[in-house]
Amino acid sequence: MVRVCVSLGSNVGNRASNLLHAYDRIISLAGIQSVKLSRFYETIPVGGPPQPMFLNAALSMKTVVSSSQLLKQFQHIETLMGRIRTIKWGPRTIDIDILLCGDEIIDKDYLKIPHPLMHTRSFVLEPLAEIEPDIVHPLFKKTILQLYKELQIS
Ligand code: PH2
Ligand code: MG
Ligand code: MG
Repeated sequence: MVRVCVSLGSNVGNRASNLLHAYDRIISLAGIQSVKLSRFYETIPVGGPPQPMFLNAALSMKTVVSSSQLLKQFQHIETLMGRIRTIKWGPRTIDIDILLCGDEIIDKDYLKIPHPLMHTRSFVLEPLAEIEPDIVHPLFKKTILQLYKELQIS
């Protein structure tokens, strides 16, 4: 059983209900326990074309489900929720990104864990620091709270 951390984002449609809907679907998956959800943060879009403000949240859960299985299930939820993949970093009804999976380090074309940009994004670190400040990033060997504080002063 490992603790998996996930980032949720939405900037199309009813953003709060999109985040809640994704949360409901994720916690309904088999083999998911002890879930924590952050509050919702309104954030300025980073990268991509000019686009509406995001609502972001972080989620953590304990699970025995493998990271590649989780990836498939999360992509299925994104598709069910009407996510259309067009431009990179463009507007989306829902984005579900795996950030951390225990101490696992994965570097495949279709899945990179830890999420390679997580330490650079306050829209990821701020919600995650709210629910999991003490989890240690397996590459940087720093806690989420440390990474968030370092990003704030950089
Ligand atoms: N997601 C991106 C690109 N830019 N900006 C914000 N504020 N929030 C996001 O979730 C986000 C982004 C690519 O996934
Ligand atoms: Mg993303
Ligand atoms: Mg994504």
